[in-house]
Amino acid sequence: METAVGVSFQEMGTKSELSLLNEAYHAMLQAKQEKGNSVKVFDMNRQTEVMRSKPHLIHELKKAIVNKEFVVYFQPIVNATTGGVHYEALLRWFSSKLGPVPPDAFIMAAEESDFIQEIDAWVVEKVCEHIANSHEELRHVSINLLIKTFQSTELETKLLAACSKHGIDPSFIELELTEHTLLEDEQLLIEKLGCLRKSGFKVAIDDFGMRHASINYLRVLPVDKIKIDKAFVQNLKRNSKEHHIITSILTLAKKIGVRVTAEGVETVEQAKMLVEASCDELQGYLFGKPTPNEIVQKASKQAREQWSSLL
Ligand code: G
Ligand code: MN
Repeated sequence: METAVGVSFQEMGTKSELSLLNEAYHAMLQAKQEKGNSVKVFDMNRQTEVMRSKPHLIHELKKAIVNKEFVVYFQPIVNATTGGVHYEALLRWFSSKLGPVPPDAFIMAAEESDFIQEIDAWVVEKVCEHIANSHEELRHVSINLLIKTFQSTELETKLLAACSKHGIDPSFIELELTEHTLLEDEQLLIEKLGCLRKSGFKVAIDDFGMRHASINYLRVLPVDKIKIDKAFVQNLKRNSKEHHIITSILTLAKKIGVRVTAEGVETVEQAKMLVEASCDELQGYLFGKPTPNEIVQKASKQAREQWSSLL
């Protein structure tokens, strides 16, 4: 038998219990990658070293699935009206060579190397497995997929195969359309989204308002939801520009019949303003950080309690 111990600590009550558990879990995964018994202390700085060499990153990335270095984390999203909780699946990479690698760094690298399709397929399979094997709390889950993946010919087949393998209704899964590049073939994407929705999947536009995720997307793409980018929410103050922009987006979305999630909610004040403006769903560190699936039950309870305290 081998023992892997992860340690996290805080100074003067600066972190929540859940963040500490989360960091200890990261450290434990790193400890597991060592031979024999091992104890590791969570080290945030190990995350930055990797940014320096992209070819090296891609080389390591290609071994990550086989070496079981990927983990899907789940972040709670709270229904502002009912307090019901569902989750966004967020991929995390704990590389044995590089330590925890920030998602932005490896997703971009994977996208450039076309390896992203393989990663996306792995995430879809894992999420379905988690939904099938977890408790009730992990029922409805959003998955981030790049436009590139949406435009691939096999996405719908792969999604339906994963759902049927694990006995999951497609309506449990929401697909978040994420993009780092300009939309090239609009017509193809419209068709694909239409097919996916016909099969029962829900579709959301991620990071709405930033870069290319514009009002034109809302005009042309058949979607169920938009997720207002955290840049707007994080600067939300009463009567600020962000306040006017968000309330206008909410009015517009209501008229078009599209639901709205606000991302990056970090303070009670922001949450209250969003509820006042009739935002449908709230997501952000105030309600919970992304956590391993083992802690989801606890995370749901914490998110619901936070929501109740807003009323
Ligand atoms: O692009 P997308 O919206 O899927 O990005 C989600 C990312 O945002 C995740 O990596 C998650 O860790 C991060 N995130 C989620 N909630 C918050 C928050 O309240 N504040 C900040 N700064 N980041 C957040
Ligand atoms: Mn997302």
